[in-house]
Amino acid sequence: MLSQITIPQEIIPIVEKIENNVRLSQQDAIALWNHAPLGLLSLLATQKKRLASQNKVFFNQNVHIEPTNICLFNCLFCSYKHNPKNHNAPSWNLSLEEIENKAKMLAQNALTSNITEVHLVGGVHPEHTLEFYCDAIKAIKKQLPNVDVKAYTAVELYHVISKSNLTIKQGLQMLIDAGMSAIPGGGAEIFDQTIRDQICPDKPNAKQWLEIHQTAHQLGLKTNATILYGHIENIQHRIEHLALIRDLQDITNGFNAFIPLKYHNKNNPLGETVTQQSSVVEDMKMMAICRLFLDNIPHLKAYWPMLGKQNATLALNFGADDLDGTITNSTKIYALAGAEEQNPTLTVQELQKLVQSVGFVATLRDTHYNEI
Ligand code: V47
Ligand code: SF4
Repeated sequence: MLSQITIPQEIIPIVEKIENNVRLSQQDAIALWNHAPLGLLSLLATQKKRLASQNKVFFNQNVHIEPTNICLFNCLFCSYKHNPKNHNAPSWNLSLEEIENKAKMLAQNALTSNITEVHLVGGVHPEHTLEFYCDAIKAIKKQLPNVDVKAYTAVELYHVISKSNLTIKQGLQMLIDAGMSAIPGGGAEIFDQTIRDQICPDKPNAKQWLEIHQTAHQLGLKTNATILYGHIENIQHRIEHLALIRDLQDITNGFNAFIPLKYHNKNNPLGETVTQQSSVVEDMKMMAICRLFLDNIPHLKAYWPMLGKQNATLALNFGADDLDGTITNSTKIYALAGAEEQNPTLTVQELQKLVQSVGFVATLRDTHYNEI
């Protein structure tokens, strides 16, 4: 197949590295970004995807629970946080009883009774404590004892544990004892501090985000990682971000999946300056570069509520091997920022069809990538 593609001179040695399973440098990744034709990226990334997960594409049965949209941070890309000036968008802050009732309804509803994962994340409410975070997990586990609770971004965790008198390790252990069994990848954004200062100035920084994940890995938890791309960062910032994730993975091997998140510019202050979102071509290039550069992370997720069903399916030909899950209209974060999927819901059969439409084998998994 490769012989049918004209490979630009400047990337021939890099393509040879990929063919020989030699690790790419940051410069290699930037050169690929600048010079590799899209068709070549698709071929190379698919080749690597097959080494990691053969013909399989994973998905799960999951819902999100978002306890509150009140948040003490001020991320300029966020359309989810309650804005007191916007009276059309009310705030919410669920009590423990309300969280438990939500879990009870999920257990009783035929559409959600088979879920294996609850993804629990929200705003960083100024009054929430570590005890509340633990009790929220316990409330869910009481009604859904067999689900994995993938809970809280490193940003929520860093903030709430820092407020307690405990170390990061002790705080995470308390949450594990309460039933947390994985940590999602949110809050990473872009690690470069000059960009971070402009898009999320008051949020925990790269070192703090990485410390949460490293400590979680040391305690035996698997976690995910993300990047928020397509705003004011450049390709070098993106690759430096990926390099920090790859370096940590070399030490801990605790990341299960990486998720590139495409910035959406509706209803958030950053959208006033970033008037153009990344193109589909850029989204596919990004997916492929992530697969090629992150040679030590097994799974690459095309998060369909963010990319849209069609483009997430397209991304399966650019190295992605996971679509995330059924969702059942349980998250608003991306819809509020203008994503095409305004009420994200897919059945198991619909997810299977999407995967089969591009020739892969749809594989139902749990949070830990055990096949079901
Ligand atoms: O950290 C917020 C992003 C993230 C916007 O681990 C936005 O399985 C685009 O991390 N445009 C939270 N993105 C979500 C997240 C996630 C999602 C799905 C699966 C997993 C997983 C993790 O959402 C935030 C931020 O990077 N985000 N606003 C926006 N306007
Ligand atoms: Fe708060 Fe998260 Fe929104 Fe930032 S992205 S303002 S931390 S809810």
